[in-house]
Order: sequence, then C-alpha cells, then structure tokens
Amino acid sequence: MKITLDEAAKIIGDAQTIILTSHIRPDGDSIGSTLGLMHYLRAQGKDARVLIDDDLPRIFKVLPGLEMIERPAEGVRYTADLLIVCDVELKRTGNVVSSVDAVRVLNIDHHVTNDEEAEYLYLNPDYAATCEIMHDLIGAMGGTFSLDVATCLYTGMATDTGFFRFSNTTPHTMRAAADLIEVGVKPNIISVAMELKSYDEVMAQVRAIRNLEMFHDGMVAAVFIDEEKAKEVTTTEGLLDKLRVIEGTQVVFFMKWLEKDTYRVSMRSKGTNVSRIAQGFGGGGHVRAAGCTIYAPFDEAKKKILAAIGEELNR
Ligand SMILES: [Mn+2]
Repeated sequence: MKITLDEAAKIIGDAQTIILTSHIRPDGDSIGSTLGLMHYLRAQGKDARVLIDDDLPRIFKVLPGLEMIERPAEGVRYTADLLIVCDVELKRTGNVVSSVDAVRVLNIDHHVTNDEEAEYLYLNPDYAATCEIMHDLIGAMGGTFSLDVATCLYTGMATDTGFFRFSNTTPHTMRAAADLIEVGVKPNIISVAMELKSYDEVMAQVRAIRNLEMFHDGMVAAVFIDEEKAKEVTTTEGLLDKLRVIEGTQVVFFMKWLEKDTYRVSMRSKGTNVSRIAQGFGGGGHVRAAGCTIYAPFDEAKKKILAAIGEELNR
C-alpha cells in the first residue's frame, strides 16, 4: 500500500524496536540511508539496528558507525516492531527479510522499478536518492540533523547524483545537501573518501578499459569481462564514469562474469531508458542507471544485451 511521507513518519514513531536494511552490493545511498536513519532513531531513544547481507566496501569507513552494521547470522531469527527496507524493494535484501519477524514492514525507495509489494510503501522517483527522502522524513518527524546523521545522508545524496552532476539533481537535492553541510559535513572529505582507490584498483580499471568495444554506430560503449578477464579486472568501480565521457555515446555498460553462465550487467545512459532494458532481464534501477544479471553462456549473454540495447535505442 502506498503511503505518504507523513504516514511513514507516524509508522516509525509508533515503533520502538526497528531493524533497517537495504540491498546487497551496498552503495553510498543504501548504507547512508539506513545508517543515517539509525543514528536519528537511536538519538530518539529507539532500539534501532542495521542489517545488511553483504560485505561493506572499505571506502564507507568515512561514515560514522559503519562498524555497527551487522550481517544477518545464518539460522538466527531477528524480531522487531518495524522493518524498514531502504533504497530497494524487499526481495533484493539477501537473507534479511526472511530472517526478520517484524510486526510491520515499511519500504522507502526512489527506484521507479520498485515492485510495490511492501505492506507500507513510500515510493517517490522524484528524489535523487533515498538519503534525500530521509532528509525530508526526519523533517516530517520534527527532527534535526546531528553530524553523524548528516554525514551519512550527504554521502548517499552525493554518490547517487555523481556528486550533484547527474540529471536527477534538483533544486531540492541541493537545498537538502546545503542543510547537511550547514550541520558540518565537509564535501571534500566525503568526495576524497568515495573516490579513493588502491594502486591495484586503478590498474584493474586500466585493464578493464583495454577491453572497450563500440557498437551501434558509436552510440554504445561496452566492456565485456569474461571468466578469464575477471581474474585481472578485480573491480569495476568508477568504470562507467570513464566510458560516459566518450563523445557520441548514448548507453555505456559493462558485462562481467560472476559465476558459470552468470553475468552482471551495469548500464548508464544519457536518456535511453536502461531501466526498461534491465527489467527485461529481471533487473531494475532508474531510467539513466540500471543493472541486471543475465544467465547464459558468454557469447549468448553478449548478444542478448546488445540486442536489447539496440531495440531500446530504436524505440
Ligand atoms: Mn539510491
């Protein structure tokens, strides 16, 4: 059932024990929105904790309280008055949703592809980030931002907007970010932390870019990483930002080997609806940034994704 932000605030107000979670392959917005709201709720005297069913990339060490995020233990049942699923629909939280017995479940998201299965859903794709929703949610609860809350929320807003450069950046996004900077967030510290790479990661990116191929008359730039190449391309972090700048491209993406006949695809576009392409393979995301997993042998997976993109370009 879709609800308003005020109704979401009321549901949270009624709960005392609260578990927050988000998607696997965590990013700045998923970690920032859960951890930021956790800090706020704890300051209100609530018993709040964050469960995320994945490893946390080390760049997020800049976020206060990162070490408090727990990975659900196998076979353990967690109970709470309320489970809040942030920045994703319920089914993409790994084992969290199935491990938690909660009286109520609230889903807060900004992804247009949300499956709307949640008992209570606040969904608004006009927001650039779930952290931007959290900014307004805390406002709706009559709260203010501690530096810990502000640091977490700012980080998610910054990463989901490419540091306020992507088309999802609105006047509201900038005003919300300004509120957080006023509390004391230092944008340079967050951006330096988010962009930090080891020497090995930089070299992995160089090796990835060596596999660059162009398709559809230069409108598509892609990097395909098969099982063999995956051994030396250990990270794809930031790779699409390097491809996006190529003149004439409409869609850029990479397809990377995960396991036998399983490939992860991550896409960015300058307007082409890549979320529709991702949905065709059971994935999701936003119009200009989306991802999916393709289950097929390498050559077939490559052919399928290129055909789907070609079709969308010709719509
Ligand atoms: Mn997000």
